[in-house]
Amino acid sequence: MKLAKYKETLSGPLRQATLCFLIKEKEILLARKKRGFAEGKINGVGGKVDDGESVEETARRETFEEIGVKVNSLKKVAVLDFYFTHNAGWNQQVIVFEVREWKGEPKESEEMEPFWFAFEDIPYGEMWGDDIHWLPRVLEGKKIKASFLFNEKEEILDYTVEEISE
Ligand code: 8OG
Repeated sequence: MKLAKYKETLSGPLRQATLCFLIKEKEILLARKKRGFAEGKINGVGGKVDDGESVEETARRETFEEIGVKVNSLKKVAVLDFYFTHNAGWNQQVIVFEVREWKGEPKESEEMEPFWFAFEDIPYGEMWGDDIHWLPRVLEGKKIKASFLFNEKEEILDYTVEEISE
């Protein structure tokens, strides 16, 4: 199945979620998800946008809930559309932010166990399969717009990745 064909089967906007990466010099903060959707995977921090919330508010709330850090400034670095052939209920748009200024030390919560990684040691094999296609470019300072279509084994069936100037 191709993305264009799959999108023809959908109606209405995608539900939104956020993802934040704390960055200090050439290190990135990633966390192991301890429960729920994508349990065991390593990722940035974030979650679904609640009714009435802006994506920036969600990013701040989720970062505080998951690793106890207060975000000072957010920079939007990517917009990712995810589609799942076997479960349209998982479809969502993820707004990705880079965070370079924050208050507090990242700490473990019930949901997340955070670790710092050098950019060259990012464990892509333990992350979502799409991340290798866009995160390296984000870490080079590019802004990215991408779409991914997954099958029931979480394999990528089709994808597009482009740099944007916005
Ligand atoms: O609240 P919930 O558990 O649905 O949040 C899921 C988090 O995972 C949210 O921060 C968005 C993020 N996320 C996806 N898909 C992908 C993906 O393919 N790659 C990465 N890096 N993050 C993802 O929902």
